[in-house]
Amino acid sequence: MTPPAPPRDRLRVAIQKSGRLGDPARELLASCGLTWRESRDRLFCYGESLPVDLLLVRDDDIPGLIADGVCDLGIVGRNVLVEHGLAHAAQGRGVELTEWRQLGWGACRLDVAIAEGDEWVGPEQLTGLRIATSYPHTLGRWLTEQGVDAEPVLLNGSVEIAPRLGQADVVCDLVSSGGTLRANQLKPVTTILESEAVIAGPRAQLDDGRQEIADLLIRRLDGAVQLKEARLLMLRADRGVLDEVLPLLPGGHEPTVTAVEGRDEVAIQMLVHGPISWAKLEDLKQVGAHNLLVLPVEGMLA
Ligand code: PRT
Ligand code: ZN
Repeated sequence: MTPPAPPRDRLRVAIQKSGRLGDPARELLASCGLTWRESRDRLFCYGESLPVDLLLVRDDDIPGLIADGVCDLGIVGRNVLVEHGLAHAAQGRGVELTEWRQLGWGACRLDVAIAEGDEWVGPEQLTGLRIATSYPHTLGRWLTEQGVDAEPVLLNGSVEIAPRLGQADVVCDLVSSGGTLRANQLKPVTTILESEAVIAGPRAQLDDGRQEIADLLIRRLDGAVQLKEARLLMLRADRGVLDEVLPLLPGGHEPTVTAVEGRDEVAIQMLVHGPISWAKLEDLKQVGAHNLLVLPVEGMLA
């Protein structure tokens, strides 16, 4: 029997070494104030500002590393996490990982695609066909839900050329712009999973000092994700036009309205999520607001 692992007081986060999610994951963690010292082989980064270390790996390995307790959290596409969970469940091992947070980038869809010239009538037309995919479990679950009996064909790359090579009849692959499918005379006909980058972690709480570090990291991550789109809107207005200005303010947090010393004027300031258009500023000016300022937000702690 293996002895229980000794308690750990540093958090280990798995991210993609290279590829689409690697750099944005690092940037996100850096925007939470994390700094690292990188090992010579570039596989491990020792956290200097916080006890949070990074393991740089292939994205497909991330769920397994968390499930095995080698890493505590990971930044990975939902597509990879779902496929891993279903593969585990198929072995009777239960789904033990979950999405701690959705990050809003790395978006793509897992689509079924058929030949450009073919008509799509519905999932039942896939009956008896061979479907090339790198996501056999996710596809298998969808086929079962649709009551369709088809044959997933596992390919680990170049899925889109499988029909031309005679390896499969249709494909089920990740799509973002759709350019790769078009270049291979295929068209997406139905989406079986919407994906984005997520923070993956265990369902259960970590049972030592790591949970506290994880909580701190997640709080900072939440702030950083909100921050990306946050703007501070500042303006001034005569008291007399306040009733016209307030309804025109963009949605977001409650505005702070402060009296301006020695004037019959107020200063208004509010946090807004998302861009503020020129048209919005012009509308506000039209009803009497002035000195309008839109500022980026560098830090936030609710
Ligand atoms: O080496 P490693 O195994 O770590 O990397 P990888 O090659 O397996 O993964 P990588 O870096 O290509 O993708 C990592 C993650 O990015 C995926 O798991 C998804 O969550 C996400 N993502 C977002 C995508 C795409 N968009 C995407 N378009 N992953 C892959 N693609 C591929 C797709 O497979 C197809 O070949 O891009 C092509 C389609 O793109 P469009 O724009 O032509 O539609
Ligand atoms: Zn991969």
